Amino acid sequence: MEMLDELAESIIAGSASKSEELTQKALAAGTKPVDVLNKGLIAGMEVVGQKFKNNEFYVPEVLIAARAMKAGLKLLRPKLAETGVEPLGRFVLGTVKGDLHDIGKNLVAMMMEGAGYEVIDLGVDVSPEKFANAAKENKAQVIGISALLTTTMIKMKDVIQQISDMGMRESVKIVVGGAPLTQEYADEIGADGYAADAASAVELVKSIVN
Ligand code: B1M
Repeated sequence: MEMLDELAESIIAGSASKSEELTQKALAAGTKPVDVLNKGLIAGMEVVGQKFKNNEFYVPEVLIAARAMKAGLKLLRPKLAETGVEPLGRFVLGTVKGDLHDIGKNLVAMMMEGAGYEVIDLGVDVSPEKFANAAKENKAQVIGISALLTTTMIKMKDVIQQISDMGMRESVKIVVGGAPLTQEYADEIGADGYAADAASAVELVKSIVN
């Protein structure tokens, strides 16, 4: 098997040690860092995303795959910075104010990173001001808001309002997700998109920014 296919397989299998070893080997063999990223790590994570979407993989497998990916990325990051590869875009992400659930959000963050975006993860219980300021400071193209409670999803509207109040609504897209959300609700509050799961969130962001 070609080395980069093997690297992709190591992500799907969730082996951090193999991913690290193969990333190291590929770089030592003179493979371009961007190819190691796209044809190895990201290719593997794309398969993981598909399997997750099709219910062939569950949360633990995705977390283990993400850990394997991080092991490879750790070696790759400095090389990518050297060769000046720009991220696909910057994505500010957080769980809405009052809400402490972060497992789904973390999956979204990992999948977005895996797809080549720079993720600015603000954590949980994030105020509208914090979302807006982070988007401004980081010149983010997209803001992602997660909510797991029916009592907190209504706060997403405040984030969108804050973005508008700061005159940034034209320059930043807003996507929302989380178990209690629906496309209808996303439309109602004026979000640019809704994704039901982490893999769809990546597809959604790719489709609205490019
Ligand atoms: Co809470 N909780 N919880 N909880 N909890 C739920 C959500 C609940 C449905 C359980 C229930 O009653 N059946 C219920 C909500 C009811 C409602 O509002 N309709 C509930 C409640 C009531 C509460 C408390 C109020 C309980 C209490 O204290 N009385 C409390 C609230 C605390 C707070 O937030 N202020 C609370 C606390 C907690 C824990 C801290 C114990 C823990 C959270 C730990 C953590 O996250 N670090 C917890 C957990 C684990 C759950 C359940 C069991 C699991 C949630 C989860 O992680 N799912 C949950 C019941 C359930 O869903 N079975 C429940 C796995 C995760 C991968 O899925 O987060 O849906 P999910 O993410 C998915 C998609 O939704 C989507 O992609 C992800 C991956 O595919 N997605 C996005 C998520 N965000 C996205 C953003 C996007 C796009 C897609 O774009 C930006």
